[in-house]
Amino acid sequence: MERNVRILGAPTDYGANRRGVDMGPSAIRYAGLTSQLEDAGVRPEDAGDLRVPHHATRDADAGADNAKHIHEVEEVCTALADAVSSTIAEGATPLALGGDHSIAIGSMVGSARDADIGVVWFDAHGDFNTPGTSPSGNVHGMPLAAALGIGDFEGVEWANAAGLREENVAIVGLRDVDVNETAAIHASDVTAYTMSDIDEHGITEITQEALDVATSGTDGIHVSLDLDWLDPREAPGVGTPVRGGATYREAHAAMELVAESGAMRSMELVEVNPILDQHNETAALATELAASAFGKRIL
Ligand code: NNH
Ligand code: MN
Ligand code: MN
Ligand code: MN
Repeated sequence: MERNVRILGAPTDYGANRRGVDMGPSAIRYAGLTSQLEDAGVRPEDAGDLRVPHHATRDADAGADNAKHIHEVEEVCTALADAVSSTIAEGATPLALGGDHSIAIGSMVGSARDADIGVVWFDAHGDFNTPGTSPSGNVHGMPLAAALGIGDFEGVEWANAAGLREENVAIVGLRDVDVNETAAIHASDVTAYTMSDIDEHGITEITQEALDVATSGTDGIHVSLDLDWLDPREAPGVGTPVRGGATYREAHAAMELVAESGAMRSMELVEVNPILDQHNETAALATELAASAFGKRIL
């Protein structure tokens, strides 16, 4: 049976420092997302964009206990969580388009509402900060900690993913982690792979291990693809580029393994910033990688 993939745009940049990722959903659509998904053999349906609160002037709002714009993030994530869980309940696979990575809180909460899930997190960054540890106050650096209920996020109902345990979270591609974040990752039961691990063992082995972590004893997995996971040469259109990232081929190889696992329950593409991009190439890359994750094959 053909898989239905429901596209859910989340045009928000409240979780990030640099403006522009709110245009990500449009850029990814213009780059040809639906035709890429059709090439992958799935049936795309575009549910349009979620409503994101508009502020005529966006003040720094840094006051909210070092979690900037946390109320806007909560509003967007709560709507996204509902959309993700109802999409799954209707038998389709949600594909959320960011937007900054704070939207992942909504994706994970929705995906883990009525099931035990694992998460594979492709990112240069740990996204394991809390308001107490964050050097920036930007919520896009916090979604994993939020969903897992770590630190200040303990018991924060809208942000905690019910059916997600640290043991089933794997982060892949780390190369820029804050000091306190490193300690928090070590103190947790998540599995984290750095770019050095990929250098040493290769992308195939690392991705397979990450998939094993996420699928072990779970009903399915959420795949979170931060485009800054890739090297800035491949993906220049991101707010926080870090040299030394995954290559074009490594990224496709990883997404092909995701498809082969047959375990994907939900996915998101985040941090595409059209203002910083060159000729929409980062958005185009996001569509290609989604196609690989949904099973596109050359032969
Ligand atoms: N770790 C930094 C912070 O907390 C940067 C996070 N930026 C990201 N994460 N793009 O993926 O602010
Ligand atoms: Mn991220
Ligand atoms: Mn990142
Ligand atoms: Mn450890």
